[in-house]
Amino acid sequence: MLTNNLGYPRIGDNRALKKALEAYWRKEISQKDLLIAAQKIRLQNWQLQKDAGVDLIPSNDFSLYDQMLDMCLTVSAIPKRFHPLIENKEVSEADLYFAMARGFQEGVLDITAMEMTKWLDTNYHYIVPEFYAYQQFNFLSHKIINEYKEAKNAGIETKPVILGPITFLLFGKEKESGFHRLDLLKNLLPVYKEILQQLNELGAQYIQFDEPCLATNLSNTELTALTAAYQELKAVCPNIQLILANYFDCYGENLSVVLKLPFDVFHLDLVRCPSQLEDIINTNFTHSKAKLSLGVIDGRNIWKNDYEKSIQLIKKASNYFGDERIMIAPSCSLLHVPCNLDNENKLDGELKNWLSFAKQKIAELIDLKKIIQNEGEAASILDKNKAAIHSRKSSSSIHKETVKTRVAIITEKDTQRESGFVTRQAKQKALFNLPLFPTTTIGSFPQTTDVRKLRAQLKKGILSKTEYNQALEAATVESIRLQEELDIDVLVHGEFERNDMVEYFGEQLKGYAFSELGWVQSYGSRCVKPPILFGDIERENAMTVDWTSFAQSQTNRLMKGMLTGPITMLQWSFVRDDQPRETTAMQLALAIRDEVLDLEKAGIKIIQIDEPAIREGLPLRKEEWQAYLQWAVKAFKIAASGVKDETQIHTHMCYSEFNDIIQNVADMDADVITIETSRSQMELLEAFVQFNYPNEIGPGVYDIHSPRVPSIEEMETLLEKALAVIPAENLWINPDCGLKTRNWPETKQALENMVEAAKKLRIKEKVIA
Ligand code: THG
Ligand code: ZN
Repeated sequence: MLTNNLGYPRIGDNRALKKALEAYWRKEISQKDLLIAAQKIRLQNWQLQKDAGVDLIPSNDFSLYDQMLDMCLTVSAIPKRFHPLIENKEVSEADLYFAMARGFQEGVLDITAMEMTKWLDTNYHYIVPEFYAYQQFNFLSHKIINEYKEAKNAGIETKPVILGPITFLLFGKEKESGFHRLDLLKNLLPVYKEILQQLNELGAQYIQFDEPCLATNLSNTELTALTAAYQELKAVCPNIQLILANYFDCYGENLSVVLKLPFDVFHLDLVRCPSQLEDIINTNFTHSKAKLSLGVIDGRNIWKNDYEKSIQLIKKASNYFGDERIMIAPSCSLLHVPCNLDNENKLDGELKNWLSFAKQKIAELIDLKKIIQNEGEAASILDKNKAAIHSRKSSSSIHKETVKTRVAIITEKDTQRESGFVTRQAKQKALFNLPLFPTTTIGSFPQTTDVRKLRAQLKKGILSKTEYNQALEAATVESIRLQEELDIDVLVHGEFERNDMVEYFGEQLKGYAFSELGWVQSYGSRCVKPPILFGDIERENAMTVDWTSFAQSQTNRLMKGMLTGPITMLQWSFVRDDQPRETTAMQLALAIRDEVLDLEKAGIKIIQIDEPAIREGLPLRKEEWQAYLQWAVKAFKIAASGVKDETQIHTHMCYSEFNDIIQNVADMDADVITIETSRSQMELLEAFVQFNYPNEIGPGVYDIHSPRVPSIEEMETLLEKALAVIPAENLWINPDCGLKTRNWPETKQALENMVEAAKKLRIKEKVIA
């Protein structure tokens, strides 16, 4: 029985890669220094796995930015706008690569970056490959070969990991009409063959093909392409063992096709889908020679593995297939968990004993093998694990009867506003007296280094809590004065007191804990530190009332209260695996509901409950969507529905293609929704229009992800487009997301233009009326 690892975090302990990348981009270190830092991380990762005793150690799981982007460079899928950089001898391969990820502005060249989107249902973003009709590919970047050799030179035999051709094509986008990206498969396969041949010559024994598209619904055409592709690839080098890796869900209805593919090893995510072992046992797979890689250790969450449970699955498989046909593995790449729990010194001891980060998960893999093979310390390893698992099951810091009871007695009434939208809208309009096309922002203002420094100084004890609060008050007042000067209608306080929108709330709720260094890559060099939701959620004190009331007291205009919604809290945290996600969502919803009511009591008339992550929470298979959407929408409504008709509830969503879920978005029944639409030139609005979305909408009129300041005319044009399809009395005007990643000069100029565009539109509308 071999141990198999699919991938290891590449950000490095203490975010070494992030620091090196950003120093390189700021031109503080040379490219050579960057590459040395990257190599150090790879060698450390390999050595750690080798020392632990892992049999199949991945290579090419490292990336300087993203594994999809790596593939683009490997097969030379370089969008045409970057071609001037290929011809330019001054631009190295690494700089071309970073230009594709981040855009390129130098001299006369101004090239926009490639698009980014969420990697399946994770909070990781990948670079979206761009395809053209008749596109040709060639083997350009030899990264996969070089990393295999690099490990071999260090005395470590590795299993190269490569993104499979079907996922690579399907997860990309056509940039021209008149063809389908799968048409390009025949042009793409020769590059894969060349890679296989070279790895074969170098002596590689295994290659892992990642095809997570298999966790989604595939058409017959797609499945046929899959079969054809791998028959062709297997024929090239019959001696390399090919591993098929799918994760985050079952193979599902794709299974019958999958099991006929010429792979030597099939990896199963038994954490997300334990039942597929039974499915496979029930096929004639018993008669084939292929092996199974059993993904029993959760690669998406930070809980210690329950050895007894894993052993049961492993034994079941080995009874049917025999030990030699089984590998054990984490469920997916460990990219999605932090590096090392040993680095955490401030976590509560009881909690820490329930946790496992990447390094610990590797140790668990080896433990499981020892237990199965009944080696030396097997019994004591198992006992220690049982004790930890038992302590979590029974801990009083997790289980709160009052919270459980409150969830149990939720009724339909808790999910309904007093009156329907039309009634509420009339009352709110009468009360607020806002102009036509009210202007607002999404919530956050620039988090300058000054503001971050304050937080760091508070942490280090250089600033007292009073001094810290005074400095933040000053920043808040300044932002309010600015918004008044700009003549924005509905103000925000700026969120200077917040770090991350999930972390900030988590820090104030019982049932949440925080790591110090539990960083996980979000995109490129950017990381998030997901809070750990370990227990029943209780809100003991108001979380935002002080800051919001302070802000409201500084202005006669309306001040929005800003909250993070229950689904986003759930989605961007490491959450409990000992109860359904739905239950956790309901607990979060009740906590936010209490906060909403406290804000209302404090005189706040407009409250925004952000749900940027509601779409990424969708299950990968469509047949499971409605069940999720039903409780996700319910959680939002519980949070939002306790208030009077006169209190206006806003929500905000980003990164969302709404077409699929528009009915559910309407069911959320927020009085106002602000959405990200500017990059797609209001294309996204189509869904809202076709559906005849009933409530008020603020389609973002400028892209906050770019430092570019759009002109008044540009925003007017976008607004005209919006106005063609949204009734004037329902239209709000706002940027398309929070402004925390921008700087002040850009922000001021852009908002000034935005308000001006609103005013021009009001005058035009008056003329028509
Ligand atoms: N919070 C969380 N998840 C998210 C976002 C968020 N996922 C989607 C989207 N927003 C991802 N975007 C970002 C943008 C910026 C950063 C991280 C994710 C970022 N991180 C800091 C860094 O890496 O330097 C670290 C955090 C900090 O210092 O405050 O800038 O907003 N949970
Ligand atoms: Zn947003």
